[in-house]
Amino acid sequence: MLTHSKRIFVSNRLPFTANTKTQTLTRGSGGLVSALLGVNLEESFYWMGFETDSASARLLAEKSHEIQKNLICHPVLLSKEIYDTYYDGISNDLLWPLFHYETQLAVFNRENWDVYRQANAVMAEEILKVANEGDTVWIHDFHFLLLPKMLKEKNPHIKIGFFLHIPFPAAEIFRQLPVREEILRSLTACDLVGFHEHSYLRHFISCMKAFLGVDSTLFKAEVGNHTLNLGVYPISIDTEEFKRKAESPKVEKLSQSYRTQGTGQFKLLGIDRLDYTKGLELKLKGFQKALRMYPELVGKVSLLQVAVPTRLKVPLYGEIKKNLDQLVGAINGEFGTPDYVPVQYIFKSISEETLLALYRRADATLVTSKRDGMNLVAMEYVIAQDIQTPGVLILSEFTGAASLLPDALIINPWDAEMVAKSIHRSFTMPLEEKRQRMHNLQQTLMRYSASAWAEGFLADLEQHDAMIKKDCQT
Ligand code: GDG
Repeated sequence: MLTHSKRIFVSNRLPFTANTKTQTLTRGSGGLVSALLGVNLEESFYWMGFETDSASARLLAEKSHEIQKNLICHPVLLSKEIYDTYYDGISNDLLWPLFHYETQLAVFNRENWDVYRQANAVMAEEILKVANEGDTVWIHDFHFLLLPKMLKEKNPHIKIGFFLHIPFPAAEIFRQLPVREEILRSLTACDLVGFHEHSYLRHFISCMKAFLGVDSTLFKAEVGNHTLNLGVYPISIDTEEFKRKAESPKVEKLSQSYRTQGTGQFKLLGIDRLDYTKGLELKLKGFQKALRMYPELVGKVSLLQVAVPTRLKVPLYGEIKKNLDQLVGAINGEFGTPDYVPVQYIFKSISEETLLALYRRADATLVTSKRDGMNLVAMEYVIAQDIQTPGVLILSEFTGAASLLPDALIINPWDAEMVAKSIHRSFTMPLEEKRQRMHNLQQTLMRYSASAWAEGFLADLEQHDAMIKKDCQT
């Protein structure tokens, strides 16, 4: 990369939220922030994202470099009304469910789509004020599906990369979208489009063929006189830093105190946003099945589930929570005793230190997503483990992480018996096997951090004539 050219990351929100009363910034939670702030880019980079409050925008622009020296936050103001329609009406009510195969939850409304297009156009205009010929714009996620074409039409000499953090669905699902051609035409204007997993890339290729008639190899498509490169770039976490924090004396002390608290000597853990894609009810049903199938687990195994609230005002999410509350009550009612509570359930977000201590103390972590682009929780759990006393990762085959981490116990979360058997297996697994599996998992992830992920994508984007197709031969 030429040193004078700029790198600009674009995502829905900036990685910090502003508190104008205290004049402070807090780091946001969520997968994208964890991954991109873990990137060790030496040069300064811009990050552009929407903000609906002008005082917060000012604070973000002024203070973000105090938290991360090489980061220039560039908030883009959008009216609350437009933001809500673009974010809730389209991103969350149409694209999120459809791309996660929840077709019956996807609501399409053409007026809302026009607003989504308008929000993408506002972002395009702001980017074009900053980006010049030769600069790199790296767009993140489904909030900006229409942005690539808008940028390319105005300035064909900006390098445009797009990374999708969620699954790209099969063509038979994608075809449900009335605006499928518009989305594909925009994405094909990129220089590079990346996915977490091979199947997502294959689905994208099938869609280009089915809906645009574009032929491609696995890694390249010629669209008119433009070359679109394609690739698989599984995201990671900041492994070194995460390991360092997990091994700190403070976290160790906290995890020791958790170990002796609560009920059930074998501790299962779940950390998820309370979203229908994460399969929380499947996890609880699997745990219930385990207690029914294996009475020897009763009194000995407990599950601590942290469900982080999201989209509280949306009725559907209220229903998910209600179901979950009922299931927790049913399991605790069926198997609980005065000194044994099978499910401990926390409906709030927890501090990073608590999260690390919980990872470290858990004998097994259960990820039961119905669909999940990657799932960083699985990776964080692996890296947080002490190899002398490791836990077991139980991981849904419907996560992108499953193809990277075959030494986990891979489950179909819809199969409650299979979930139950894997819980039992983690409980009875000999220490040597646990160590071997965890060693293999840690080796895979320690070779591949978030910075390697980002640098790999950026290198391919910036020198896309000499694309290196690593890890993509299968
Ligand atoms: C999207 C895709 C893809 C969660 N609760 C707390 C907390 N977290 C942190 C975790 C982890 C992150 O949030 C969640 O990451 P996931 O990957 O599991 O899920 P999404 O937010 O849905 O992310 C996903 C990701 O993008 C990256 O591409 O993997 O598939 O859906 O880092 O640790 N952190 C703290 N307290 C909590 O209560 N401190």
